Amino acid sequence: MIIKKAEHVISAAGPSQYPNTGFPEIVLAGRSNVGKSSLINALVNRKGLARVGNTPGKTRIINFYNINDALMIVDLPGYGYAKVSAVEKESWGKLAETYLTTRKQLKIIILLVDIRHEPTRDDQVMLRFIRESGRKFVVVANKADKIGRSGLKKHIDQIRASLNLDENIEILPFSALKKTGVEALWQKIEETLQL
Ligand SMILES: Nc1nc2c(ncn2[C@@H]2O[C@H](COP(=O)(O)OP(=O)(O)O)[C@@H](O)[C@H]2O)c(=O)[nH]1
Ligand SMILES: [Mg+2]
Repeated sequence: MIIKKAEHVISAAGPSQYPNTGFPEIVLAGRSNVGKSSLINALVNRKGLARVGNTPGKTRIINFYNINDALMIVDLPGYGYAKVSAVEKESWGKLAETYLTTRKQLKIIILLVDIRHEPTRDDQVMLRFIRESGRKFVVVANKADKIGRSGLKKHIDQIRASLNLDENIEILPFSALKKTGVEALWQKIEETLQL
């Protein structure tokens, strides 16, 4: 994918603010700090497009990025941040859930997990929710630079087992830091969007 344009459109606090361009959308879901914003920057090869490492627990905002006037990358608020209140968790749930279940132009969900660790209970719940939505999805295991190449398979197998994913569902190793996996992920996105 050649990126000619990558632009932040809006930080939406609710459905009334979602842009109605009609472009197909890909959304990123995952725990706070797993690297969602970094992955966006790696995908579009722009260093500071999505803000990295900002205070986790910004539970009420969905960021939309216009890519080439052809598609939108959508950054959901991260889940699993321990320090947020029950009320905030509830608010995350509603916002994310509404987007994931009702957004017509949503074409693919990218579930981002940390390759080093066994997926958390939150990740498992998220994946179940994604499966029940019937949407297309891809699981991406980020921070692959943190483990050696020889450890890749072991970690991927662990994630697969913990998330209960069949062999035929691919888990893509990725490093937003080293930009490994960018091509493979774009390929998957383009295939799904039929670009
Ligand atoms: N080593 C390493 N660190 C990463 C990678 N991706 C993100 N990070 C770091 O993880 C932290 C959280 O990243 P961020 O993109 O803000 O995560 P988000 O909360 O999911 O959006 C930051 O300190 C990033 O620099 C990666 O692939 N490898
Ligand atoms: Mg982020």
